[in-house]
Amino acid sequence: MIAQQIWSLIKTPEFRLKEYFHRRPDPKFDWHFCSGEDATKAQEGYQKLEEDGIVMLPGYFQGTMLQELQAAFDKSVADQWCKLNPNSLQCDEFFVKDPAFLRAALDPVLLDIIGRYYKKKFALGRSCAQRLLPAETGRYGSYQWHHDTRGRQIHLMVLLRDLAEDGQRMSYLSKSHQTYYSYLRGRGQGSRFDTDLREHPEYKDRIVEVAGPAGTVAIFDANGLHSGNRNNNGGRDQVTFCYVSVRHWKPQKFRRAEVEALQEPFKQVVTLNPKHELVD
Ligand SMILES: O=C(O)CCC(=O)C(=O)O
Repeated sequence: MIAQQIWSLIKTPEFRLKEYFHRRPDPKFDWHFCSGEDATKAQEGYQKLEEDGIVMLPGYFQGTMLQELQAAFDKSVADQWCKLNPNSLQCDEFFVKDPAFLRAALDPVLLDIIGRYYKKKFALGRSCAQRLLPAETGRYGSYQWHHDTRGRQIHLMVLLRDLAEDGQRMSYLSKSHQTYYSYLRGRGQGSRFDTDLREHPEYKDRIVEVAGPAGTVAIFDANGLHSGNRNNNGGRDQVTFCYVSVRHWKPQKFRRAEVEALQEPFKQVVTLNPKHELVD
């Protein structure tokens, strides 16, 4: 433990310096994804995200778009049982399976909110479609309070079925997104914050539950504290897109024709990821 603390003392300044540069806006950044009323909506969403680290957009996707996303989701997770997470199905490579996913991930208002937050270029760095089936209540992995140890990073979660506030929702501690953690607190056991939440019952009033009708969108900074919840109160169908501004890229596959048909700056939200791959 002492060795870990010494290592943390050495690494923390480096970690904070990297995060300082990561958070610095790019003065040349001028991406706009929408205008008029949509831009006003994006500005309101951005203000909430900036203040709280999370903005909830209840029932954002509706009608045909929602139905297409639900059908694409059902197709993508079918038989994809997850070995690491009991009673769940997961698919991490779904953009090639159905065009509805890329349309949702490049929604102009949602991208405009993210652009206003990052104030620098960003792209899809990782994504995941997940179905949680009812399960035993338990605290493990991402189902404990944690931050994602990647500094500032925006996640956009779309709920594809109705999800109750006492269901298998994700919980987010609002206003926890600006904290810089020490290197040690970002590693292993130290990155789990269940004890902190127990020791501060007053935090309860700051918890936002990511729940609502099908089509609800939550945009949150994964540097803030958040926790999934496993329980027997129904399931959760969700797709999460992670937008990265400088690092933590993961390989992502897309259909070439869909990406080549995109206008700038939408196209760059795909191609800026140095690990993106276009397939025919
Ligand atoms: O799915 C959940 O409840 C947790 C999600 C999470 O930890 C994340 O998106 O970083």
